[in-house]
Amino acid sequence: MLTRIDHIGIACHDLDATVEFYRATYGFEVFHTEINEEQGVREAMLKINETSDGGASYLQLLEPVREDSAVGKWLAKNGEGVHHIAFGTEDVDGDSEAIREKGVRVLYEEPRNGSMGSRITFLHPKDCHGVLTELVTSAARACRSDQAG
Ligand code: CMX
Ligand code: CO
Repeated sequence: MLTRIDHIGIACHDLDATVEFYRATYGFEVFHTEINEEQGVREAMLKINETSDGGASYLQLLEPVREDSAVGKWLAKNGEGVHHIAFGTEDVDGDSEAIREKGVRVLYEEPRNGSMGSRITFLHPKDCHGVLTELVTSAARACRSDQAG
C-alpha cells in the first residue's frame, strides 16, 4: 500500500545553488546528500515533514553527473523543474508487481538502490498521465521486511 508522498524529485543544473535557494527562501535544511552513480545523479534530500506511516516527505534535488543520464537528458529537453514524484510503501516489490499486472510499465525487473539505502523502482510516465512515478521502500522498512522474510 502506498502510504505517503515520499519525495518530489526536482532536476537542477547546480545542486549547491539550488540547495541555497531552498535554504534562504524557505529555511529547508539538507538532511542527506549522496551520489548515486547508477542513477547518474548527485542529490540532496531536504526533509519537509514526518508522516503518519512512520516515514517522512522530502524534496529530492537532483543534479546530473552525466549528460546521458535520465536527469541529464530531461534537463537538456525541458530545463529545470519537477522531474518525478515518489510514493512510499512498506513493500515496493509487491506493490510494483501489482501495478505491473494492471498494465502499467514498471521500468526495472527488480527494485534498485535509492537514496539513504532505500529500494526504488519507476513507472513509465507515458502510462501515468505524463508523470514519472517512483515507488520507494525506505531502508528501515526494507530491513524489517528482510527480517520478517
Ligand atoms: N516526466 C514526464 N515525462 C517524461 C519524463 C519525466 N521525468 N522523462 C521523459 N519523459 C517523456 C518524454 O518527454 C518523452 O515523451 P515524448 O515521446 O512525448 O517526447 C518520453 O517520456 C520518452 O522520453 P525520452 O526523453 O526519450 O527518455 P527515455 O525514454 O530515454 O527515458 C525514462 C525516459 C522515464 C524511461 C527515464 O527517464 C528513466 O528511466 N527514468 C527512471 C530513472 C530516473 O529518472 N532516475 C533519476 C532519479 C533518481 C532518483 O529518484 O533517485
Ligand atoms: Co526520486
